Amino acid sequence: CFLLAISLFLNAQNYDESKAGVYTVPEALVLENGKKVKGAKDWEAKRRPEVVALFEKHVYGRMPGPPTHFAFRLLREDKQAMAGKAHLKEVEISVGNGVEEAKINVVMFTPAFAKKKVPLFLLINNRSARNTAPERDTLSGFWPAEQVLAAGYGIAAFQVADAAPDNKEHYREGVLRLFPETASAPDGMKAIGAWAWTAGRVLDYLEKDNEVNGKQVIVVGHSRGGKTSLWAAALDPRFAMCISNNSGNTGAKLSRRNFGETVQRINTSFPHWFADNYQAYNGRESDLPVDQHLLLAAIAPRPLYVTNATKDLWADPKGTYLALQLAQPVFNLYPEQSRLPARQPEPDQPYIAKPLGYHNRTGKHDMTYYDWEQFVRFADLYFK
Ligand code: GTR
Repeated sequence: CFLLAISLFLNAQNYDESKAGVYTVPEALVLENGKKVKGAKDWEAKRRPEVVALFEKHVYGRMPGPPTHFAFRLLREDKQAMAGKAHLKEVEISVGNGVEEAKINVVMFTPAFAKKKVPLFLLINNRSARNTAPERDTLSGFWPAEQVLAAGYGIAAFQVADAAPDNKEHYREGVLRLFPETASAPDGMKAIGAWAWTAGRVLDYLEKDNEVNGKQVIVVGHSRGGKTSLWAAALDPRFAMCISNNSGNTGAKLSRRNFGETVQRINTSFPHWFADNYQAYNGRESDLPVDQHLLLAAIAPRPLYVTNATKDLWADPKGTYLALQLAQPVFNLYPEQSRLPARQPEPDQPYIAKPLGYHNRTGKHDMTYYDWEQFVRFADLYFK
């Protein structure tokens, strides 16, 4: 009973602004050797690779390159989907290393009347596959394909379970079978790394699809999927835009700010998400050589849209907006200048501008029609 009380105390999450703590985050524009980053070239040649390597080593785990075997086949096609408005494709991607093979299923719709290759939203789906069912018998705001198509975009999704089952007993059963060394290495990727790696493989396919503009693929994720969309975009510059919805801890929120979910809590609840090395930072966020603003910065200069929900304090809306602000100087090394408001935008007052956008939706932890409406508005700034 005493031990239980102690552990509840240690695991208690703070929701009191006055206890969010005082902290200094690693500087975006200073190299580990203390030298200043002089401009975009310096950022790209030196600091960005350093930042990505630090996230690999300490947080998400090392990322393997593309697989030695890659193939895809069309499982099903319907040119008359959605009452003739859409072209449906179900594609199976196979990735292998010569010994092991894993299969990723992709569902995608493109507008039937598109005159040229379309920009496309790719969802890393961590929720029920019903949300992305090709039959469209469960319509939900989590993946509002009809609305997204009507706006002139394609939409696709894959299930995280194909890439790595989301549980600590079985996460190795997907693409991680191709990389046996990663399973035991302290800096080996686990489920979130595997999901991000797989998003890159789906992009490999999308680049070959003759209805999709491979240079206009937007990677989208919610919550654990939103942590993954950030990591996928940071790693793979071919993603043209990133959307991270309610991503919270080890997503878009500052780890050092003591508010909502902590590193210890996430590593304890989800020991199969991050590299084993990350466990060393349980209760020691300030010792991390990175904080999450650097992950956002690694996406620059590509457009990034981040969201929160007012009732989702677990994901720390304020700490998320702060991270976005701290990433801004890196985006501003490039010609397209970001001018985020000094104060976090009020609930339901989306800030939609190039290259950084943000909103805090009234309501709970979820991804909804409202959220997607803003994603489309943000994407329209670039692709319309
Ligand atoms: C929670 C977890 C969050 C977030 C969320 C989700 O339990 O603590 O970090 O990932 O799950 O994915 O919905």
